[in-house]
Amino acid sequence: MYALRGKRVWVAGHRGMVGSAIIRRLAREDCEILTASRQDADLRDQAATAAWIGREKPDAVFLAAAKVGGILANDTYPADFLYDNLMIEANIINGAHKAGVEKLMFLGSSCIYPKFAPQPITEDALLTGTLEPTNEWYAIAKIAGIKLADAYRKQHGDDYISGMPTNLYGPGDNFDLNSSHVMPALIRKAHEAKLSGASEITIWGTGTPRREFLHVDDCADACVHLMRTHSEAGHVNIGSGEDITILELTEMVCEIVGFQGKIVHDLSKPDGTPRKLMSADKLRATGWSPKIALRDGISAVYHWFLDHKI
Ligand code: GFB
Repeated sequence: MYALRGKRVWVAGHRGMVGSAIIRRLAREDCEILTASRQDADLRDQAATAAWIGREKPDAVFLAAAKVGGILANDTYPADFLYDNLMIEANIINGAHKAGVEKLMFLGSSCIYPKFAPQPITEDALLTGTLEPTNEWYAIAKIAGIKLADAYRKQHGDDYISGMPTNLYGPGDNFDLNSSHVMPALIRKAHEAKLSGASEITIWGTGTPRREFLHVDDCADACVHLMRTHSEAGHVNIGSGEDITILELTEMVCEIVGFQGKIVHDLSKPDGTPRKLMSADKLRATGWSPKIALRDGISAVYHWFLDHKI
């Protein structure tokens, strides 16, 4: 058990959807939360990051800082997705080691697995096949992060662990149609179509790919749980254990939003990996399970979207 009580806990990436959810969740722990703004330290800058960690001396770190985006952003900006993420994770993990951080959790993504991995994907499928081309740059960076945490554990005995969340959604998501993930895109498209009285919405690709979704508050709860209870090399999948097709998801979002028009397909846009349902067995064996059902989660996010007039 690693106790967070009384500890200085740095949430790297506190302005992002995952980082802000971890901060909300940590409010229930008796710990001191640290954050670094872009002015405090550009996390792609090794010297600035090391100086900030050396000065603030966190006891524990949630490494949720990353350059993230949906399928099109990943495919359009491969250099940014690979370089920024490599730099951020290398600077934080090495800086944490030098400053004597007791415990660190690195967060990756389910896209680390081979495109055609057997489903549901168990943790040992890592590096057993070719990656999905639309996001291989991001995946390579995230695989390097897992290995970096493992390398510091092996060489220095550092208690650094990794969690691989599935496709996340929640408050604070990016709703920009060019760079977002599918969930916020569908919420925006259905909402705007309803308001304008449009007869149809257009989704990307065939609608046949299957995706697994987890509300970010469930993800944050799993991260805190693992930080406290887990200490091993390798990584743990963080998911709901259930997936649906993009077309089924679109129908669910339209129903929640109240849009009754047609769904049409833009087949010039990529489908990406056909399926990436992760096995939830390892996480469930630690005693954790998700609490937010998909329909309830989408409904809550739609209300958040309306309240924030995005
Ligand atoms: O969420 P998404 O962008 O990312 O797309 P990935 C999931 C699926 O939804 C794809 C389809 O098959 C898209 O073609 N889709 C349909 C849409 N309509 C839309 C739309 O309007 N916007 C978007 N964005 N998609 C990302 C990776 O993969 O998932 C990242 O690129 C990361 O590296 C992240 O792992 C979690 O699930 O395909």
